[in-house]
Amino acid sequence: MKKNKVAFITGITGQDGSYLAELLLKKNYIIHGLLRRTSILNIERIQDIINKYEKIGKLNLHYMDLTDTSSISNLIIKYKPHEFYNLASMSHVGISFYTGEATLNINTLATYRILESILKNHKKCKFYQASSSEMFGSTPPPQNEKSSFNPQSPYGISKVSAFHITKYFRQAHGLFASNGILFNHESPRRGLNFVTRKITHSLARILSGHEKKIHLGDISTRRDWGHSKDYVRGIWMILQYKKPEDFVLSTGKNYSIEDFIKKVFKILDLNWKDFVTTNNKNFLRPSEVRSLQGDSSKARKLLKWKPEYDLNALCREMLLNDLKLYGMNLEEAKKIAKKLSKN
Ligand code: NDP
Ligand code: GDR
Repeated sequence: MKKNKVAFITGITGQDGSYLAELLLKKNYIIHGLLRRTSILNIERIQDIINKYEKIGKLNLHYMDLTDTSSISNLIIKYKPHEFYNLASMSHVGISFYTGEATLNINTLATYRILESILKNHKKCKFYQASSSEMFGSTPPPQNEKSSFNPQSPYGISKVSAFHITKYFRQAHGLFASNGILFNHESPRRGLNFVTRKITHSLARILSGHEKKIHLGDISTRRDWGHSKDYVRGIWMILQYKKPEDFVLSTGKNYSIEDFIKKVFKILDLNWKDFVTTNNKNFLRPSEVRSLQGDSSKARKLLKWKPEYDLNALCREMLLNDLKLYGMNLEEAKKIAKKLSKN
């Protein structure tokens, strides 16, 4: 009988980690999720798979700390994973301006720690690094694997360094270490302080009477948004490719934050200008990435990857999910929206 593959996932409690774990469990992997200690147990996104797979030993959770090399090495030595997905990071670009040192420690040095441990203890393990379109920064679109990196934030800098660390272990030491350079991807599981989820969640709060306005920063910036489910499929495909390489995953489409707002408000026939304030200084960044639009032709050709969701479907799924959190379905929300429009 064929042995189950064993995968490690850092960041399993996050958006991508939770979808990736679901995908790999369906593919019959044994998963080890590496968690940090938090004062409130933060396993909401993986509660369903814990209920289903923990008892039968297919999903195993372990505490570790990304700043503690031995906590990572001990697990690698004990469970000898076939694949290691490094998704954990301080992933908020805006907050990285205030926590630069910690961002570098978690996003950059942890990548070094993990790869060095794989090299010393289990060289056969394949490694995936969650690299980001933020690395391109001010490089004008379209951006692909050959575009130059011009990061604009401590987050972007941390990811550029981790990208090169991954490449270094591949080129100098022969590890199967690949970077996925992923453009923005969202879902109903997106954290509440990223702009897309902030918009859909705050709108649900407005309709349920908890808030009056959505306060945003610069809504003229442009992003290439996909769905996390499509992107975790691509992440898995990157590690199944015959050799370690770096791949861009993106939709190739580019919209402003204002376009996203308009799409969400249109679902409820509301005028967004009545509910959104912009250029709020709390959400402006010292330097911005103005426009991202990925060229993912390499992944489409070599991995046969392509996204299935478009932005309209993504907006709708996110909004419906947030309405449900506040006890509303679409019809009820439309009725409330109609009343709000008249006031
Ligand atoms: P999330 O913010 O949803 O998840 C981040 C994960 O990292 C969480 O599980 C979090 O744990 C964990 N984490 C953060 N700090 C630490 C730490 N010090 N020690 C251990 N774990 C930690 O991010 P996404 O799922 O959206 O993104 C996954 C990865 O992909 C990240 O590395 C991100 O930078 C990168 N990326 C994301 C893109 C996107 O658009 N989503 C695009 C390109 C790259 P906890 O739950 O405890 O906070
Ligand atoms: P980003 O995502 O920085 O692209 O990083 P985010 O949703 O935070 O910002 C997108 C753009 O919207 C502007 N913006 C606001 N952003 C937030 N968060 N809150 C606001 O109120 C607001 N108003 C306007 C931002 O300035 C920015 O221009 C995401 C993360 O998932 C990273 O981890 C990942 O690497 C990149 O995407 C690709």
